Amino acid sequence: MTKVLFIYPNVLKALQEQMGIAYLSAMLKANGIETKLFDYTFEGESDLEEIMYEYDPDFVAVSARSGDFHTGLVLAKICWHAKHNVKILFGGVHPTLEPYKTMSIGFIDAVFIGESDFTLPEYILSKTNGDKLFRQIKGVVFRENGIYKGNVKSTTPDLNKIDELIKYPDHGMFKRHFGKEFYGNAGVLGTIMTSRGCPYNCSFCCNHALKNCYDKSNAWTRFRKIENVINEIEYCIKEYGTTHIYIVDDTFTMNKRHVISFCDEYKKRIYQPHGVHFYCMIRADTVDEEVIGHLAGAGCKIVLLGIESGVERIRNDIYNKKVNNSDIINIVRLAHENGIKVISFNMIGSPTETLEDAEKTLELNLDANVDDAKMTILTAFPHTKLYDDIANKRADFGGCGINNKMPINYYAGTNIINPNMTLEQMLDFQEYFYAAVRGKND
Ligand code: B12
Ligand code: SF4
Repeated sequence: MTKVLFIYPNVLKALQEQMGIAYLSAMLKANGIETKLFDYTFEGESDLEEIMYEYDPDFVAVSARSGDFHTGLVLAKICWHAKHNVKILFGGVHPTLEPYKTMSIGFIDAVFIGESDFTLPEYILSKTNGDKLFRQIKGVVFRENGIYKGNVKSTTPDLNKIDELIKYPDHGMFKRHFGKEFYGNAGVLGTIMTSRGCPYNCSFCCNHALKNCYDKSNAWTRFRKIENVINEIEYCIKEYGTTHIYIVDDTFTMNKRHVISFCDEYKKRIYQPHGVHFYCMIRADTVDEEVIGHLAGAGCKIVLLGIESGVERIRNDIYNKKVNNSDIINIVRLAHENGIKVISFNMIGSPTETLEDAEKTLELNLDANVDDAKMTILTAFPHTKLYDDIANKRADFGGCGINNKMPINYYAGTNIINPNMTLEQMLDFQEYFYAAVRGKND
């Protein structure tokens, strides 16, 4: 049987199932291909060497985001040294955005663009059969006689077709992540996706760049049938004893009908019989009293909300978020009235941002009375609008620049050079921000 070893180069060691790998593994198994995971969260380089000799895979499949990419390469090289004829495949957000740069690394055999639920099994089956069909797959770049070949544009997969083919994503692969505590809530955490894609175009987010990697033959925002999602949650409760659920959709509340039907079904089949709570990511302008009421009724305990900055000019003109301070304050109030906690996401270090502006981010978090908050240092990811605007000086960003050092930890570093604040000042502010937000809750 063909064997595929997945590499999850989780440098930040964040405990959380990696749904991309979980889906790909299930799709491969549905095609009769065996899979195994090397998880850098828990295992080291010497374990990888051992796995290479003992498991002896035919393919190594590395999943990388920008911060993980370098470590992904180091780990892939270990595999290649252990077995020279193993085929090394790269996919995930970073190779999707930089396919040719990734391909230029000599020992990589193919790079996959975007969601590869169908293309990865197709490629592996073709390679195993020794036919040439892999050359026609959309969204796969490979090398032939030193020349890059393949189609860089991919097609977004139909989520309901995936559900028809696999029983469920391979959650079992990530059992060691189930113990993650979610903002003070302990238990067995399950990770679920009900949709993919997001209709918005925030300049710092990869969403719009990822959307451009696909042809237009299928929609970008796609939804699973609610029945399939609920069946999956029921399965996780039965199989793994799941006690709380994190819905990792980019913007779970982007479609009111979808979220309300999810809540109705969840309440009936999950919350009432099992008492299992859930958490999700929202945008302030996609929820109203009705949606919040449904979320609360179905057992939603925490929502994660992007505040980004307390200054509307930064949030809306630079980040292109198009959400007002009043929307944010109003949504946090509604959530609290319905017994839902709000955790906010914030950033410091925007072009033109001063420390006085950052102070306004703190003020807004305090005024809104969020229950907890995260603050990262703004990083410009390759091919985002923010990156291109800064790099090409497309806007008057007051002397802001960019260097080529992609940080590994976005809480501690950045590739943006900001003349208004040093990194040290940003880190000091971050500390002061946490003390102020958390202090008020003590
Ligand atoms: C949920 C989520 C999280 C969760 C879970 C992370 C995890 N362990 O998976 C948490 C909250 C922990 C998290 C943390 C972070 N995240 Co996050 N996260 C997401 C989010 C919203 C969804 C991820 C997801 O499950 N997608 C759905 C699956 C199906 O897609 P996928 O993983 O991309 O996999 C598909 C394809 O990429 C491809 N594929 C993937 N791997 C491979 C491998 C091979 C060989 C092949 C062939 C194909 C392939 O096929 C898969 C199946 O379709 C994305 C946004 C997004 N749209 O992806 C951001 C996103 C991935 N996160 C992002 C960031 C920046 C982070 C953090 C660095 C934030 C921080 N400051 O800490 C950390 C890093 C953690 C880490 N180790 O990677 C960025 C990454 C940007 C970049 N260029 O790398 C994204 C894109 C959001 C954004 N800002 O644009 N995140
Ligand atoms: S709403 Fe969230 S997922 Fe959508 S583009 Fe903005 S930051 Fe990205």
